[in-house]
This record gives sequence, C-alpha cells and structure tokens, in this order.
Amino acid sequence: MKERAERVIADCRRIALMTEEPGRTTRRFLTEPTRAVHALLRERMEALGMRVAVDAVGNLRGLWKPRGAGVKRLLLGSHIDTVPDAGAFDGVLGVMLTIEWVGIAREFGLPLAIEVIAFSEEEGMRYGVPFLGSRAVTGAFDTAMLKLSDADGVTMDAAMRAFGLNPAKIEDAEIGDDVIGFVELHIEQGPVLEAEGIPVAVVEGITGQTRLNLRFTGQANHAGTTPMHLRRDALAAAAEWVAKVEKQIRAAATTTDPGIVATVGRIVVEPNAGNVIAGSAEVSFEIRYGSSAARHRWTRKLIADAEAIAKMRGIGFEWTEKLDQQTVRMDRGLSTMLRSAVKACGYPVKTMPSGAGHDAMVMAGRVPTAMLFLRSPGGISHHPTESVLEADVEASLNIGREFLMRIASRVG
Ligand code: HGY
Ligand code: MN
Ligand code: MN
Repeated sequence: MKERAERVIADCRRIALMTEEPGRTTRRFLTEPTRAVHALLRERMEALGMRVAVDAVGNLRGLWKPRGAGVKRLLLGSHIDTVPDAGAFDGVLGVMLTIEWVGIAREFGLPLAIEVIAFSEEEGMRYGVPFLGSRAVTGAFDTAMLKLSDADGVTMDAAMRAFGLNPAKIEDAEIGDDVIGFVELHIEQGPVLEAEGIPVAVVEGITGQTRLNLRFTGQANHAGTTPMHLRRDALAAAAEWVAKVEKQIRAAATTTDPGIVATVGRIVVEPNAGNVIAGSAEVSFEIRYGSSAARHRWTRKLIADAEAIAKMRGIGFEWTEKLDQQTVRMDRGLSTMLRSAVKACGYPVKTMPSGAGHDAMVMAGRVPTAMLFLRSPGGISHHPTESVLEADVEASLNIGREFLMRIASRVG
C-alpha cells in the first residue's frame, strides 16, 4: 500500500501544478487546466480497465465493471476544482484515493461495479453557486444557472460549450437507481484529528450553510475635496457591517449558538482607487450552523443590520441568496461499515461532524452517502500549505480494502 500512497500524493502534487495562475494553485470550473487534470485521471483509470466518459457539466466519470459484478454500482469520488491559491489535496485527494480503491478491488477480484466521479465544480468560485457537478449527478441542476456570468462575462452555457460540452445533455448526467451508495474521502480541513492524534474519522453529518451576496451602493467622489459629512461611502458602510457581523457571531459562538461561524471572505469595491470614495462594495457572506432555524434567524438579523446601516448613511443596499443548504446526516449503514473497516485495520474509530461543505451533502439527497476524513496537519486548508501524511493515506487505502470487501459481500 505504501507504493499506492506515494503515487496518490505525487499525483495530487502534480495536479496542483495544473493551474490558471502560475505560481499558485487556482482551478475554477471548466477552466483550461481542467483538461490536463482529465488527461491524467483518464490515464490512471484506463490503466485499470475503467471506461471513462465526461458528462455535460464536465464531471469525469470512470466505471469499473468486473466480470461477475451485479447490476448495482458503488459511487466514489470528490471534486477537482479549487479555491484561489489552494492546497494540493482538497477534493483531488479523494479522487486519487478512490481510483486506488478500484485498483485494490481489482487486485482482490471483488465482484463490485464501482464508478469514480471527479466532480467538475464544488467550490462555487466561478459562478458563485457551489456543487454544480453533484447537482447534475443527482438531477438537481437548475438550468436557469446556465445564464449566470463569471467575472469575465462568460456565461455558464458558453463555458460548457467552450469546454466541448453540450448543456442540452445535462439531464443525461443523472444517476439511475442502480447505485448502492456514494462514499467521499476528503481531508478534514480542520484541527480536530491532529489535536487527538488520530489518522482518520468517519463523518456523522455535514453542517448546513447559507451564502449571500450583498451590495452597498453609495456615491464615488473625490477623496480630497469631499467633506466627511457629505460622503456616501459604500466601503465604509460595508466595513461597519462586517465588523458588526464578526462581533455578534463571535459572541454567539461561545454563548447562545456554540460553534456557529460566519465569514465575509470577499469584498469587491468600485472604483477601488485610493483617492476615490467607494461608489459600491459587493460583499460575500456565509454562515454555517447545524440548526437551520438559528442560521436563518441570524441571517435575517444581519440583513436587517445592513439595511439599518445603509439607511443611516443614505446608501443603497440589496442582497441575493446564493445557497441555503441544510445540515445533512450521513447514512448509518455505510458509516457503520466504514467504522468496522477502520477498526479491522487497527485504527482508533472516531466519528465527527464536518464544518466544511462537500459534494457528499448533495449526494446524500439522492443515495446513501458516507464520508471518511483524513487528518489535516496543522489543521490548515484552502491554503498552499495544506498537506496530508503518507501514513494516513496508506491507512485510508487499507481501510478501503476492508470496506470494499464488506460492501461487495453485501451486494452479492
Ligand atoms: O467551503 C467549503 O466548505 C468547501 O471547502 N467547499
Ligand atoms: Mn474546499
Ligand atoms: Mn473540498
């Protein structure tokens, strides 16, 4: 398994160099570097005798159907798009690991059909809406999204066609009822496993999240000649609101709503010049918390705060919801099988929630779904220093062997 683990890590590092931005890893939905990733995945899959196809939203899908396999198939996989200046393992590790799981199933002659999916888009960076690949696979892709434009004015429809895809075929990406379940392997992206000195964990559920876009509209003007009391400064309004968000949610996280998190990660100011009062400020917002009621209550409260700040400053304000995903529990049966495989390999059996979103939360709406986390050294992710330990990769391959044997015996 050591050799397999080394290959997985080497491939992840190689794929990290397939980027839109030389010197750092950025690979948004269907951008050019995706073609190179597809070529490498196709090479790895076809070497195992898998049949490879790319569906209408750019998911690359490899099917391994050995002689003697029944009609049911197990889905495995994760995403290959990234955030800007990403690490090498978020998403891609899950794809490379599960291709190795196919190699293991093949070596042990397991009569189990397996489809590995490299989802084309999970982060939502290019069109502001996440999980495009898994939405199509689960039949939940809203074709109205095809009209969305990216920062360069390229619509999703045009991006698909430029990649050689046919948006009219999106429905064909949907899975049938021959799927026994979906399993995603992913780095934890947090500090828990490292703090407890544990290599892997079975995920019990994925925390719900709500994402908004907000826009404050003031009046651009000269920074030197406009008196302070005559300004309608969009950036100052946005900054006042961001500080209010952080203050209130930081307090709630240790009192009324333990563990709640809210983030403003992006602000786009126009005209974005040091000597011009900001005319507009577009702000991202996301809030994550297990209770949808509490999450929605906070969202309403923080929108009201923004409206009050805008009114007091004579600023325009509007907002749109980009995502409202409720908390999703993982499948008990598959998770029990994963725990049994972890135990059989002699690793501590840990179960934990996921604060990060994953394609698994979309897949769980359609098929029994489970997740296995690998430790994140330093607890860091969405950052170029994101990493994984070779021993933990090897552990997840050993666990894969035990898990696949268990599920193959169940499928029969
Ligand atoms: O944002 C997330 O939770 C995930 O990394 N897409
Ligand atoms: Mn991510
Ligand atoms: Mn991810």
